[in-house]
Amino acid sequence: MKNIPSTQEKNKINELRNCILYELKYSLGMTLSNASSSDIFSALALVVRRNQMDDYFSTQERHYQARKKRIYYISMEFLIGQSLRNNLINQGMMEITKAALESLGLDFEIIAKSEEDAALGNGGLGRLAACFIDSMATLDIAGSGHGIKYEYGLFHQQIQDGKQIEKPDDWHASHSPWLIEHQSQAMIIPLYGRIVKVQDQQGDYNPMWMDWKIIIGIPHDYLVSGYNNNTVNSLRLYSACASDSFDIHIFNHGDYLNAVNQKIASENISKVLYPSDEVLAGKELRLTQEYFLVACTLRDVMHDFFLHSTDLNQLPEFVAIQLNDTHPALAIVELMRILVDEYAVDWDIAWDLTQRVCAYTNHTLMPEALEKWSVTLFELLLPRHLQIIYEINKRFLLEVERWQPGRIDLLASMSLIEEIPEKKVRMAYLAIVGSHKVNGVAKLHSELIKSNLVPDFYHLMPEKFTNQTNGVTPRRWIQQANPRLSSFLDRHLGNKWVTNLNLLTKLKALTDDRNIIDELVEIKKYNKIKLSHIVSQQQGIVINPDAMFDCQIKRIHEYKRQLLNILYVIRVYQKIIDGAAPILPKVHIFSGKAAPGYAMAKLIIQLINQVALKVNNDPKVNGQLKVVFLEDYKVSLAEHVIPAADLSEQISTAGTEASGTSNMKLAMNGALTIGTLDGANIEIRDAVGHENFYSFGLSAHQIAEQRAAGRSSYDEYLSHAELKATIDSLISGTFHSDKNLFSPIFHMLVSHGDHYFHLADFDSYYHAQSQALADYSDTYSWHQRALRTISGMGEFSSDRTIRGYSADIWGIDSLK
Ligand code: 26V
Repeated sequence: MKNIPSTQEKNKINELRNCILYELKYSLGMTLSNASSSDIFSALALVVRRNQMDDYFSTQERHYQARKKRIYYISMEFLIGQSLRNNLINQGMMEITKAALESLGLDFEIIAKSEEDAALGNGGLGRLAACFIDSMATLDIAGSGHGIKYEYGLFHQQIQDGKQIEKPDDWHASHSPWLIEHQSQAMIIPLYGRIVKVQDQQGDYNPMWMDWKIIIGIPHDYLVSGYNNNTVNSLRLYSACASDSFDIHIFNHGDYLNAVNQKIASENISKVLYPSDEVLAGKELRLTQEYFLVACTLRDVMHDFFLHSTDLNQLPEFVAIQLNDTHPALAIVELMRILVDEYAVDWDIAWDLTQRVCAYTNHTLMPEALEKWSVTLFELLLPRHLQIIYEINKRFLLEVERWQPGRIDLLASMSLIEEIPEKKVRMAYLAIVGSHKVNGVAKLHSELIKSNLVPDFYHLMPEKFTNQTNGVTPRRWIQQANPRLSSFLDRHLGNKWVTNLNLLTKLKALTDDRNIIDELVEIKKYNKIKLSHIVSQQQGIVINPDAMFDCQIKRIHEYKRQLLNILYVIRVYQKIIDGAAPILPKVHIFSGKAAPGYAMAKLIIQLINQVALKVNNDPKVNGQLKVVFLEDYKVSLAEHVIPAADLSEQISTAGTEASGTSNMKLAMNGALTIGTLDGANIEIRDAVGHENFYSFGLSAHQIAEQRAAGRSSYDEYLSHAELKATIDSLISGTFHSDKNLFSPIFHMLVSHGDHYFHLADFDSYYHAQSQALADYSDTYSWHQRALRTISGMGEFSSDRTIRGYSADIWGIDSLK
């Protein structure tokens, strides 16, 4: 039922409506009659941005006057998604906006849908950065994000004949209404060149970096509103542009065309986001991007600092730099260069300041994702930085020698420079030695960093290593994505849960109230019907909203084991064909992208789609089992899937998923989890109660033991008749007329050792799945457990995580 607006509200609605028409006319040059939904969106966004502006200036002034320490969260990725809804909610403008649009004959949902996702990230790491800047603003921390304004974000995924096809993501970076360009704050970033060894007037060695080329960095501010608190921070995204005096030398020699080519090359720096799982060896452009981001950010850092003080010894009192993985680890080196070369700070003092300012978050243990850059490339691109790295390394190895005299092996294994087969800089080691804290993103992960990834570093400097378990923002992942659950929580808890998610524990007392459980059943049903519409529109597949929705939504990767899930589906399908019907209808929903160069992940996508084709159209299955692969996974699609999920698939091989964050989003929205004891799953299981979590599979410890013992997946395959039949179907032509198509998957599992333990965990997974499906038949008790799950999820708010970083890493514990 709609409330009748008061006169005051009517005035507000009128005012907003006029503002929208004003922006449409005077900023975009059009009238309502010839404006598209996307034009209306832009006009509305400009109004919202204008409203943020006053709060932005007053926030900056207030933080400055309070001499607050500033947090610079540097990340190559910020996976923002859409911003309209989020900004309207945070500013309390949602209802009047809907009414103002309605008064213009427009539907808010249609306007909101026309906003392109800002997909400036790959997955978990980038979305975490987006949740963190939301939480920093909500907690009124003087914190800004720093990233690159890529012209093309993560590619769009199309599925053609079951296969992934990549299309460029042209998200209209140049005219996003959220971004405010600051040409006047352009920054000069030197690259390439050579080092000249000279002596200064005192006769001291004073290397000079000469003959560099110049790139210009242009900052763009994306305003970040806190929830209902008038705080507005910023995310600064830098774009690269060629300077007019770029390589003036070539220009002067009349080689105009070459000079123009150089210009294009420098603009390439902010052209495109690299997909993760892409092999980076020799990718000069990626290293250039990383340095470009760091160099631009540090110019901002120094500029802001000098507004407070000219005494560089005070740097750690005003500045904290958080490195989101090793991608911005060059910040350590750039800060050293600025202090030593530009401000003539003594090396030891500069090093102490740098370490006290910087902190590093590790997000993966996967060896292939650990960055190493060739020394040759460094020498070409950043000769002065390479010198500084060598100096850092020299002094660090002296410390190692003092710590463990005579251990030549340690000098080699802990060196920041890998020697064989090619000289490379080990970026994780650089990040560790240059930081005062190193954190993992879930308890297990932080332990594995210490015991497996860098045990020697841990023993040398145990005080540095710490944990901050990830979290997600309840503003986007409950309030925005699931409005009905949000008003359910408002009704039963009041509206404080949005900024104090621990209040969810109060739901525990309500799990025996039939009316409340019925409400939850209705909410889930509504969300499932909505998702069913999207599935039928996008894929043309009709799914039954009463079926159990089993969802695995994340990047496609062997370690995440989408393959285990689809092998289970095949097994069930075979049982149906053999006459054993499943007890309840079930839909397996998959969504996710594979890196363009990751052949095995792409083949897994194709397998899922081929199994879907077979199973969905086989009359024997009779709709009891359906498989859906939703194309083009992105933040805005996740917002539709998550509220509709019954079962959350978190099935990575134990010890491989650093934390996971979709596990948190799904559980907060009332999905029960089927999962391994990996990453944050372990903490989620403890929080929601073990009885509400279908755990299965080998532990990280058992996996390590079995790897060491040299298990044989071939023996596992032979010794298990049912499993063998399932795997054999990959090469029997059941799912594709080309029998050989999926043989690389078959061989990976059977003859190449099954590195991720699909076969070893299959039985245990199968039983957990059967149990979950059996339990789902009791709707009432299932939803009691869903409510119990939600009630335990309070600690997984990114507000909790940011409080943890503040107290433990940034040294700012005076939060409200
Ligand atoms: C690697 C590369 C290498 C090629 C160039 C682009 C690129 C981009 C990203 C990465 C590393 C990705 C690491 C990552 O995303 N880790 C995830 O971080 C999440 C947040 O902490 C965590 O929840 C996931 O478990 C973890 O996989």
